[in-house]
Amino acid sequence: MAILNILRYPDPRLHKVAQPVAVFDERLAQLVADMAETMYDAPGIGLAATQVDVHEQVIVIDTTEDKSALVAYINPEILWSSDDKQVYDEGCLSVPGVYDGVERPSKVKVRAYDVKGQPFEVEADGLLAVCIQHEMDHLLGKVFVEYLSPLKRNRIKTKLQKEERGAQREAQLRAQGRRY
Ligand code: GNR
Ligand code: NI
Repeated sequence: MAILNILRYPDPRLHKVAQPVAVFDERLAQLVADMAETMYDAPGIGLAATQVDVHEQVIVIDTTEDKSALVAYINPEILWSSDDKQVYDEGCLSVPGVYDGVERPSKVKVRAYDVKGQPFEVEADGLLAVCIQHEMDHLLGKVFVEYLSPLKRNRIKTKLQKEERGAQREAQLRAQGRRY
């Protein structure tokens, strides 16, 4: 098991398009296990492989309070989405500290494969529907801030770039501290 590094917006690798999984093997099982550990550690309710710089169609989700219902969605496809929409205040582990309203279909029907390659279908509403769509966007290289106005998106970008520079500087000072 391992906790993986989560890419942060505006990292260009968050915009890569994920490829379908072709082989359901031990490597895939290990990726799912590591993604689950990373998601629970963060903590978050979902994680897409794109966020850990693996560009394959793999998602993990657990929307339960007690972290008791992990589901892996491999090669997910939306079979149907409702005409009615809901606005939900979304957040993202790749955009820390930012929450804003995003409108999406309120219900979706999804087909995916489990880690062993067995197909399954889920009809989701509420938070699960939001999360599935948010994660599937990641696999297409899309981050939720792209639904916000350009003004908001640029403010978020500047704020996160500033935080990243601060973190880099601190890391450098720590490394210097060890040397002297
Ligand atoms: O942990 C997460 N919470 C969340 C809250 C509202 C809407 C979407 C999400 S997904 C997010 C984890 C994440 O970034 N997944 O890609
Ligand atoms: Ni996200």
